[in-house]
Amino acid sequence: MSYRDLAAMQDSAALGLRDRGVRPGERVALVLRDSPHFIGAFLGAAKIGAIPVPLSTLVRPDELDFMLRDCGATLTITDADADLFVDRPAPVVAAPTSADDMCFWQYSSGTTGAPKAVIHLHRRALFPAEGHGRHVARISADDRVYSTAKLFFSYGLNNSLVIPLAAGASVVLDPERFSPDRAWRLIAAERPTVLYSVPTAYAALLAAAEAGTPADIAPLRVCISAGEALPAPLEERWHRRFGLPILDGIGSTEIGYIAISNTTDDVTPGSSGRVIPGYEARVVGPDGADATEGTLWVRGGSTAVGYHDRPQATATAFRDGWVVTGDRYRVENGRYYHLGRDDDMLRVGAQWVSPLEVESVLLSHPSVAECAVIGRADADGLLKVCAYVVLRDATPPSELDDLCAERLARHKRPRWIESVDELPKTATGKIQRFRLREETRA
Ligand code: 3UK
Repeated sequence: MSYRDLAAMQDSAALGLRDRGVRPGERVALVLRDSPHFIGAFLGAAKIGAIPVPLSTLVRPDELDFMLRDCGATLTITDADADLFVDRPAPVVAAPTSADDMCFWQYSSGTTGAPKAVIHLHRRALFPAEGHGRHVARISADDRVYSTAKLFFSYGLNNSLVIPLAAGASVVLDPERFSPDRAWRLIAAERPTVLYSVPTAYAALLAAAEAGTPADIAPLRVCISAGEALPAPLEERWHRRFGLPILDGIGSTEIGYIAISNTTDDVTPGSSGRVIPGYEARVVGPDGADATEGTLWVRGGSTAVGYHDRPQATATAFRDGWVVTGDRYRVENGRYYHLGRDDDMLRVGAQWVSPLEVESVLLSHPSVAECAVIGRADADGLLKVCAYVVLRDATPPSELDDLCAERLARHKRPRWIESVDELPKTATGKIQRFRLREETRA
């Protein structure tokens, strides 16, 4: 598909949305798999001054329903709406938006509680191309990028839309769910020069290659990782096998993209790297002063301005232009090392898992008297969900597995369910997750 074809598709979507009564400032929800239609719909909505809100195609209907109501979408575009994109000959004049108008929203399920819509302004929407795109991935018009993270995530949106389109590069889009064999076939057939992925997917790609799946990375010149910490041994195994490092970097939906990263000339496995030009970072100790170890705050070119309709959560996470990430970091010689989270939230497969959600599913089983959920590293050093349960009777673990499979998204299901006689608690009866974490490490 050429850029001219895409511009025509954008204009068709813009006119189609206008015909359906969408006005500037109104939200247009996108529930679309990765395809040119996603990009056409996103850019078409923005062109008429409406606000595209990409939503996950993988969540439960009740979660989708919540987000649709919360954002007050005038219209939702799904994969069944091909008629929105029929050719409409009239060229469209872009709405007279200003730099401080809202450009798009993106849902984050960040800390506990309901998903929150993160608000991004026009002025900052293209910055990922100036920051990471220019200084880390160094994207040019000659590149062909492929992201295993889908467009509806903020990582995927920038990987497959903002950054490559700003550079005039090409994009490989796959509507299907990631699998390592499929991804290797796609890399062989489409020959991308840039791979954007997440540690869990890099581990799966490496395992498939080690098990004999044909794996030719010859066309690739750079591999980028974000979404969860990339364990040093995994990076080193990949680097040894393929002769190419993986450049880990930390970003968030609130930051807008990756703000701290390794670069081709400066890779330290086990570190998130250095601050990318256009961003500032602070590590803040418990007393609020800058420290070598503490909570990571980030400010810079792509940061969001707050959450829709959530003044309290906005005041906590957005302070004087800084995003308070909730990630614990150590900084040494300008390099940032991820130590974990300030809260109990887990990153599993580069997605959030709330231990409380998993615990409440397990507690709904009549045999489960008590339970506690923590993250435990697998053989690749990647966090997976681990549940400790105190049972009232001899319940087969498969019954609990089945319950979780029924009620939880794939990445939230416990990898391990361990039956214990009691859980470590404080004098006041609060479960001490940190003691469980210490035990699993020992
Ligand atoms: C964690 C990392 C260690 C961290 C994202 C790149 O993941 C993205 O956004 P989310 O809002 O999650 C943000 C949280 O994920 N995290 C992300 N990257 C790393 N932890 N090392 C990393 N390299 O807890 C952070 O607060 O889903 C990633 C670009 C855009 C994004 N939105």
